Amino acid sequence: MTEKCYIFTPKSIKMATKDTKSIHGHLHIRYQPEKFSEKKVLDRSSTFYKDMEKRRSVRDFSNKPIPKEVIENILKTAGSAPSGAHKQPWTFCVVENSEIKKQIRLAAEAEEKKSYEERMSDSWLKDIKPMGTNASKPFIEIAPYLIIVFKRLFEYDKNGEKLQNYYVNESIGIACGMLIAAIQNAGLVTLTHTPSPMRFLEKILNRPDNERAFLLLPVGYAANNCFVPKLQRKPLSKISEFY
Ligand code: IYR
Repeated sequence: MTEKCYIFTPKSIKMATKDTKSIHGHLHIRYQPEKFSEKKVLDRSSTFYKDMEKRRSVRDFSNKPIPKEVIENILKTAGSAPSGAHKQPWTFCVVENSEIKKQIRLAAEAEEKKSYEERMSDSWLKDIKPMGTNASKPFIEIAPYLIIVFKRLFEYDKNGEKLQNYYVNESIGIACGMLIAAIQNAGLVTLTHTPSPMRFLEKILNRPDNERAFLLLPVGYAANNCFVPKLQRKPLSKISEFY
C-alpha cells in the first residue's frame, strides 16, 4: 500500500512544470476546453442552430424594461470575441437615457431622410422595398436600451503617441456577430441599424477621436404586435462548398 506514495505528484509541482510554458518570454497556460461526446456535440450544434435560425431583425419593440445585468452579460459575451493581436478595438456605449435617445433618433432620422430622398440609388431602394423601411425610426426611442458599437481605429499610449490596432473591421464585425447571438440567446431582439453617415453618434456621445461609430443596436423585447418581412434564407447548398 505504501508504494502509492511514490507516484503521487503534488498539484502545485505539476502546475509549475506542465501547465505553463514561456514563449518569447510570455506566459502560456494550458487550455483544456470542456470535451463532450460526439452525440452531445451534435445535439449542441443543432440546438444552437435551431435557436439562432429563429432570429429576425426587428423594428417593432416593446418598451418593457430589461435588467441592466442582462445588457452587461451580453456585452461581456461580445467582448470575448477574438481580435487582431488581442487589441480588443471596441467600445460598447449603452444608452438608457431618454433625452439622449431622442437626440439620436432625431439625428438618425435626419440622415435617413437624406439617404432615402437623395443618397440611395434606385436599385438600392428597390432591393430594400421588401423590408418595408423608411426614414422614420421610432424604435430608437421605444427600445429600453441602445447599444452603439464604436470601432477603435488606434489607441493612445500614456504619452499621447498613437498605437496601432490590427484587423479592426474584422474584429469589430466578429464582436457584433457575437453580440447579436447573445441578444438572441437571452430571448431579446435587435436590429443592426446603420443610419448613414454615422458620425453624429460620435458627437452626441462625446467619443474620443480614435473611435468611429460602427453599428447602432436597439435592444429589447419584441412588441406584442411585431411584424417582420417574410424572407427566406439561402439553403446550405447555396452558402457553402465542401472540398
Ligand atoms: N439604413 C436605412 C436603409 C436600409 C438599408 C438596408 I442595406 C436595409 O437592409 C434596410 C434599410 C434604414 O435603416 O432604413
